[in-house]
Amino acid sequence: MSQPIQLYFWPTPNGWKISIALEEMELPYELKPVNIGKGEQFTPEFMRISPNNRMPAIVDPNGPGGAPISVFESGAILQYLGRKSGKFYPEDERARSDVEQWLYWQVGGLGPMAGQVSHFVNYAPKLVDDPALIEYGRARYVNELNRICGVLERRLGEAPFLAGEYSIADMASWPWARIVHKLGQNFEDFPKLKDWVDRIYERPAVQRALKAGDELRQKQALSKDQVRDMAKNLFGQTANSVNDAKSKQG
Ligand SMILES: N[C@@H](CCC(=O)N[C@@H](CS)C(=O)NCC(=O)O)C(=O)O
Repeated sequence: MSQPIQLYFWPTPNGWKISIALEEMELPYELKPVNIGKGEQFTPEFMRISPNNRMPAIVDPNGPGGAPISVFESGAILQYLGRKSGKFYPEDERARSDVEQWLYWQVGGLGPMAGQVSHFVNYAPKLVDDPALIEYGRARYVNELNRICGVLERRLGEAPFLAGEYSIADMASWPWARIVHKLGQNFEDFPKLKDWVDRIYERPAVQRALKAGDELRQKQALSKDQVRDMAKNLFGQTANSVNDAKSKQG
Protein backbone atom coordinates (compact mmCIF):
# COMPACT_ATOMS: atom_id res chain seq x y z
CA MET A 1 0.00 0.00 0.00
CA SER A 2 1.52 3.31 -0.98
CA GLN A 3 1.64 5.88 1.82
CA PRO A 4 0.16 9.37 1.31
CA ILE A 5 2.35 12.19 0.09
CA GLN A 6 2.98 14.73 2.86
CA LEU A 7 2.20 18.24 1.70
CA TYR A 8 3.82 20.99 3.78
CA PHE A 9 1.19 23.61 3.30
CA TRP A 10 -0.32 26.93 4.31
CA PRO A 11 -3.47 28.22 2.57
CA THR A 12 -1.92 30.72 0.15
CA PRO A 13 -1.77 30.74 -3.67
CA ASN A 14 1.56 28.87 -3.65
CA GLY A 15 0.15 26.20 -1.34
CA TRP A 16 -3.03 25.74 -3.41
CA LYS A 17 -1.01 25.03 -6.57
CA ILE A 18 0.00 21.73 -5.04
CA SER A 19 -3.24 20.75 -3.31
CA ILE A 20 -4.98 21.32 -6.68
CA ALA A 21 -2.44 19.11 -8.47
CA LEU A 22 -2.74 16.33 -5.87
CA GLU A 23 -6.53 16.40 -6.11
CA GLU A 24 -6.53 16.53 -9.93
CA MET A 25 -4.05 13.65 -10.13
CA GLU A 26 -5.93 11.64 -7.49
CA LEU A 27 -2.78 11.10 -5.45
CA PRO A 28 -3.45 10.43 -1.73
CA TYR A 29 -1.95 13.13 0.49
CA GLU A 30 -1.97 14.52 4.00
CA LEU A 31 -1.54 18.15 4.96
CA LYS A 32 1.31 19.16 7.24
CA PRO A 33 0.47 22.75 8.20
CA VAL A 34 3.39 25.22 8.26
CA ASN A 35 2.17 28.41 9.93
CA ILE A 36 4.41 30.91 8.17
CA GLY A 37 3.04 33.87 10.18
CA LYS A 38 4.23 32.14 13.35
CA GLY A 39 7.68 31.24 11.96
CA GLU A 40 7.21 27.48 11.50
CA GLN A 41 9.10 27.69 8.18
CA PHE A 42 12.32 28.11 10.18
CA THR A 43 12.30 24.80 12.07
CA PRO A 44 15.37 22.68 11.25
CA GLU A 45 13.03 19.78 10.37
CA PHE A 46 11.20 21.87 7.76
CA MET A 47 14.38 23.49 6.44
CA ARG A 48 15.88 20.06 5.76
CA ILE A 49 12.97 19.57 3.34
CA SER A 50 12.77 23.16 2.13
CA PRO A 51 16.17 24.90 2.44
CA ASN A 52 14.59 28.12 1.10
CA ASN A 53 12.32 28.34 4.21
CA ARG A 54 9.23 28.60 2.02
CA MET A 55 6.25 26.34 1.60
CA PRO A 56 4.99 24.39 -0.35
CA ALA A 57 7.20 21.32 -0.10
CA ILE A 58 6.40 17.62 -0.26
CA VAL A 59 7.74 14.36 1.06
CA ASP A 60 6.79 11.31 -0.98
CA PRO A 61 7.44 8.21 1.15
CA ASN A 62 7.27 6.11 -2.05
CA GLY A 63 9.71 8.06 -4.18
CA PRO A 64 12.01 6.75 -6.92
CA GLY A 65 13.22 3.21 -6.17
CA GLY A 66 10.63 2.99 -3.39
CA ALA A 67 12.68 5.32 -1.14
CA PRO A 68 11.39 8.61 0.32
CA ILE A 69 12.08 11.84 -1.55
CA SER A 70 11.49 15.46 -0.59
CA VAL A 71 10.89 18.22 -3.15
CA PHE A 72 10.68 22.00 -2.62
CA GLU A 73 9.73 24.83 -5.07
CA SER A 74 6.20 24.65 -6.47
CA GLY A 75 7.31 24.29 -10.11
CA ALA A 76 9.59 21.35 -9.34
CA ILE A 77 6.86 19.75 -7.20
CA LEU A 78 4.31 20.08 -10.02
CA GLN A 79 6.72 18.46 -12.49
CA TYR A 80 7.49 15.65 -10.01
CA LEU A 81 3.79 14.96 -9.44
CA GLY A 82 3.04 15.17 -13.15
CA ARG A 83 5.75 12.60 -13.92
CA LYS A 84 4.67 10.38 -11.03
CA SER A 85 0.99 10.36 -11.98
CA GLY A 86 1.44 10.57 -15.75
CA LYS A 87 -1.29 13.25 -15.76
CA PHE A 88 -1.43 16.93 -16.83
CA TYR A 89 2.26 16.88 -17.90
CA PRO A 90 2.44 15.29 -21.35
CA GLU A 91 5.40 13.15 -22.41
CA ASP A 92 5.38 14.29 -26.03
CA GLU A 93 8.31 16.74 -26.30
CA ARG A 94 6.43 19.54 -28.07
CA ALA A 95 3.49 19.41 -25.67
CA ARG A 96 5.82 19.12 -22.66
CA SER A 97 7.83 22.12 -23.84
CA ASP A 98 4.60 24.16 -24.10
CA VAL A 99 3.71 23.23 -20.52
CA GLU A 100 7.19 24.08 -19.24
CA GLN A 101 7.26 27.49 -20.91
CA TRP A 102 4.06 28.54 -19.15
CA LEU A 103 5.05 26.85 -15.90
CA TYR A 104 8.38 28.71 -15.76
CA TRP A 105 6.63 31.91 -16.80
CA GLN A 106 4.43 31.51 -13.73
CA VAL A 107 7.15 30.68 -11.21
CA GLY A 108 9.49 33.39 -12.53
CA GLY A 109 6.93 36.10 -13.34
CA LEU A 110 3.29 35.95 -12.38
CA GLY A 111 3.94 34.45 -8.91
CA PRO A 112 6.72 36.77 -7.70
CA MET A 113 5.13 39.90 -9.20
CA ALA A 114 1.66 39.16 -7.78
CA GLY A 115 3.37 38.37 -4.45
CA GLN A 116 5.04 41.81 -4.45
CA VAL A 117 1.74 43.53 -5.28
CA SER A 118 0.13 41.65 -2.41
CA HIS A 119 2.86 42.95 -0.12
CA PHE A 120 2.36 46.55 -1.19
CA VAL A 121 -1.46 46.37 -1.18
CA ASN A 122 -2.18 44.16 1.84
CA TYR A 123 0.73 44.62 4.23
CA ALA A 124 2.92 47.68 3.57
CA PRO A 125 0.09 50.19 4.29
CA LYS A 126 -0.20 48.67 7.77
CA LEU A 127 3.57 48.73 8.36
CA VAL A 128 4.53 52.18 7.05
CA ASP A 129 2.95 55.36 8.40
CA ASP A 130 3.52 57.61 5.35
CA PRO A 131 1.75 56.22 2.19
CA ALA A 132 4.13 58.25 -0.01
CA LEU A 133 6.95 55.90 1.04
CA ILE A 134 5.30 52.91 -0.61
CA GLU A 135 3.81 54.53 -3.69
CA TYR A 136 6.73 53.97 -6.08
CA GLY A 137 6.99 50.25 -5.22
CA ARG A 138 3.21 49.76 -5.30
CA ALA A 139 2.84 51.34 -8.75
CA ARG A 140 5.83 49.46 -10.16
CA TYR A 141 4.42 46.05 -9.23
CA VAL A 142 0.76 46.86 -10.00
CA ASN A 143 1.85 47.93 -13.51
CA GLU A 144 3.98 44.84 -14.02
CA LEU A 145 1.10 42.62 -12.92
CA ASN A 146 -1.13 44.50 -15.36
CA ARG A 147 1.31 43.70 -18.18
CA ILE A 148 1.33 40.03 -17.10
CA CYS A 149 -2.48 39.92 -17.12
CA GLY A 150 -2.28 41.21 -20.70
CA VAL A 151 -0.01 38.26 -21.57
CA LEU A 152 -2.57 35.85 -20.08
CA GLU A 153 -5.42 37.58 -21.89
CA ARG A 154 -3.68 37.27 -25.26
CA ARG A 155 -2.74 33.64 -24.68
CA LEU A 156 -6.25 32.69 -23.57
CA GLY A 157 -7.56 34.30 -26.77
CA GLU A 158 -5.55 31.70 -28.71
CA ALA A 159 -6.09 28.58 -26.60
CA PRO A 160 -8.54 27.45 -23.89
CA PHE A 161 -5.69 26.68 -21.45
CA LEU A 162 -2.15 28.00 -21.17
CA ALA A 163 -0.42 25.09 -22.89
CA GLY A 164 -3.42 24.24 -25.08
CA GLU A 165 -4.84 21.52 -22.82
CA TYR A 166 -5.39 21.81 -19.06
CA SER A 167 -2.03 21.12 -17.38
CA ILE A 168 0.22 21.79 -14.39
CA ALA A 169 0.89 25.22 -15.95
CA ASP A 170 -2.76 26.21 -15.34
CA MET A 171 -2.59 24.78 -11.81
CA ALA A 172 0.42 27.01 -11.11
CA SER A 173 -1.09 30.20 -12.52
CA TRP A 174 -4.71 29.90 -11.46
CA PRO A 175 -4.38 30.51 -7.68
CA TRP A 176 -2.68 33.88 -8.36
CA ALA A 177 -4.73 34.83 -11.43
CA ARG A 178 -8.03 34.37 -9.63
CA ILE A 179 -7.19 37.15 -7.13
CA VAL A 180 -5.79 39.80 -9.48
CA HIS A 181 -8.92 41.92 -8.89
CA LYS A 182 -7.67 42.27 -5.29
CA LEU A 183 -4.24 43.24 -6.57
CA GLY A 184 -4.99 46.44 -8.41
CA GLN A 185 -6.45 44.87 -11.59
CA ASN A 186 -9.91 44.93 -13.12
CA PHE A 187 -11.36 41.68 -14.48
CA GLU A 188 -13.45 43.70 -16.95
CA ASP A 189 -10.21 44.53 -18.77
CA PHE A 190 -9.36 40.82 -19.08
CA PRO A 191 -12.55 38.90 -20.04
CA LYS A 192 -10.77 35.79 -21.37
CA LEU A 193 -8.68 35.59 -18.24
CA LYS A 194 -11.85 35.86 -16.14
CA ASP A 195 -13.57 33.13 -18.17
CA TRP A 196 -10.57 30.79 -17.67
CA VAL A 197 -10.56 31.58 -13.91
CA ASP A 198 -14.27 30.67 -13.74
CA ARG A 199 -13.88 27.47 -15.78
CA ILE A 200 -11.11 26.16 -13.56
CA TYR A 201 -12.98 27.16 -10.39
CA GLU A 202 -15.83 24.84 -11.46
CA ARG A 203 -13.61 21.76 -11.47
CA PRO A 204 -14.51 19.39 -8.59
CA ALA A 205 -10.83 18.70 -7.82
CA VAL A 206 -10.19 22.45 -7.47
CA GLN A 207 -13.17 22.77 -5.12
CA ARG A 208 -11.83 19.91 -2.98
CA ALA A 209 -8.37 21.49 -2.91
CA LEU A 210 -9.75 24.85 -1.75
CA LYS A 211 -11.60 23.10 1.09
CA ALA A 212 -8.51 21.20 2.29
CA GLY A 213 -6.95 23.16 5.14
CA ASP A 214 -9.59 25.88 4.88
CA GLU A 215 -9.84 25.95 8.68
CA LEU A 216 -6.24 27.27 8.74
CA ARG A 217 -7.21 30.35 6.77
CA GLN A 218 -7.52 33.77 8.38
CA LYS A 219 -10.99 34.88 7.24
CA GLN A 220 -11.10 38.50 8.46
CA ALA A 221 -8.83 41.29 7.26
CA LEU A 222 -5.75 41.43 9.46
CA SER A 223 -5.50 44.26 11.97
CA LYS A 224 -2.43 46.51 12.07
CA ASP A 225 -1.18 44.67 15.18
CA GLN A 226 -1.64 41.25 13.56
CA VAL A 227 0.27 42.38 10.46
CA ARG A 228 3.07 43.82 12.59
CA ASP A 229 3.26 40.54 14.50
CA MET A 230 3.43 38.45 11.30
CA ALA A 231 5.90 40.88 9.78
CA LYS A 232 8.48 39.87 12.39
CA ASN A 233 8.61 36.41 10.79
CA LEU A 234 7.78 37.19 7.18
CA PHE A 235 9.33 40.48 6.14
CA GLY A 236 12.83 41.90 6.20
CA GLN A 237 14.41 38.44 6.30
CA THR A 238 18.19 38.35 5.92
CA ALA A 239 20.71 35.49 5.89
CA ASN A 240 21.46 36.20 9.57
CA SER A 241 17.83 36.53 10.64
CA VAL A 242 16.97 33.16 9.05
CA ASN A 243 19.96 31.51 10.75
CA ASP A 244 18.94 33.03 14.10
CA ALA A 245 15.29 31.96 13.69
CA LYS A 246 16.39 28.44 12.74
CA SER A 247 18.64 28.06 15.77
CA LYS A 248 15.89 29.38 18.10
CA GLN A 249 13.49 26.76 16.70
CA GLY A 250 16.03 23.92 16.85
N1 LIG B 1 9.27 30.15 -5.23
C1 LIG B 1 8.51 29.52 -4.19
C2 LIG B 1 7.68 30.56 -3.48
C3 LIG B 1 6.98 30.02 -2.27
C4 LIG B 1 6.58 31.12 -1.31
O1 LIG B 1 6.85 32.33 -1.53
N2 LIG B 1 5.92 30.72 -0.22
C5 LIG B 1 5.56 31.68 0.81
C6 LIG B 1 4.07 31.64 1.10
S1 LIG B 1 3.10 32.07 -0.33
C7 LIG B 1 6.27 31.31 2.10
O2 LIG B 1 6.42 30.13 2.42
N3 LIG B 1 6.72 32.30 2.87
C8 LIG B 1 7.42 32.08 4.10
C9 LIG B 1 8.45 33.14 4.36
O3 LIG B 1 8.45 34.17 3.65
O4 LIG B 1 9.27 32.96 5.25
C10 LIG B 1 7.59 28.43 -4.80
O5 LIG B 1 7.14 28.65 -5.93
O6 LIG B 1 7.40 27.40 -4.17
